[in-house]
Amino acid sequence: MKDIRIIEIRTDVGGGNPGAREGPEAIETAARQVGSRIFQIYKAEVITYEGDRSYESNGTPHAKHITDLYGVFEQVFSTIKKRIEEECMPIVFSGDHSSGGAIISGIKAALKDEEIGVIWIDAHADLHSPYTTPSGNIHGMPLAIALAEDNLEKQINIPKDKTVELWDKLKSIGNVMPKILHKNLVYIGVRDMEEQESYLIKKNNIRSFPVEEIRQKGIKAVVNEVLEVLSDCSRIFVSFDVDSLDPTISHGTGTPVPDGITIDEASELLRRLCMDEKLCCLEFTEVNPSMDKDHDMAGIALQLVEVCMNELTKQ
Ligand SMILES: [Mn+2]
Repeated sequence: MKDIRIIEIRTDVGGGNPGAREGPEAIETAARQVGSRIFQIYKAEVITYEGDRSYESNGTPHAKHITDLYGVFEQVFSTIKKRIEEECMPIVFSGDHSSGGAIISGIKAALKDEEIGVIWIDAHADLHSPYTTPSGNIHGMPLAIALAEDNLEKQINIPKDKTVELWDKLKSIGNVMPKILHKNLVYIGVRDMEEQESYLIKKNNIRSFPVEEIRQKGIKAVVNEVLEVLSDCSRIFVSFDVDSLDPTISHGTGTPVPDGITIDEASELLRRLCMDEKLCCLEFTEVNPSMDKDHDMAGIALQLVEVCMNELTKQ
């Protein structure tokens, strides 16, 4: 049986809206409310960031709060690296999705000689760099960090020296660069991206399964195809952004996009991915209780977590 470890990253320093830092705790609260024992069985390891976040760009508009974020990033990186080296299976609850870059970096640092596959279930491609971002929010950049992708062909910004210095440090953390290859990244549910991102997806033939294709083929067939794409990889990281869900379900997230997947589709998708032996780490991210008018986002995330836990603890 897998040695599961829950890790909570209680920060939203990379996000556009404050509040996602409360997401991991809200999932824990939801668990208590419905009598789920997950957080009793697996005591969470908590990563916090106590800095003073101003929600202004703090002088680095093309990578907002990058100085603060770097501190969190290093912590997440070393925690994940350690747990993967111990052959544990981290289940990560993070605030904003910039964490995904740190998680991939930690996995790669622990498994330097292996090809790591990434399954990114999200409404967004998260492929921007400080050179291409329209918003400056680093939660839109984790995969560019992992791929070491500046995308200078589509440059629209001239980031400050400080930004460039820290961006280069993010990409090279653990002294491996890139952490993953373009061919080992698969998107599921992505439906909102900027031209700079679709350029990279096309140029590098990154496989993306839009919602219509999932409906057409069915979850089982899609999962088989995804795993086929990642057949060169010895380990797989699955990152689930709750904004992959339809906004009629996912009120409580910072950047909802219409026409997402249903809870049933997400459950079946995650369950099947959890059946794969290569799965080495799983992330749930971008639950934002302060935007959650119905207070059910954390509960829905928990429901999906339970599906995964059931599958992972079967044998
Ligand atoms: Mn995302």
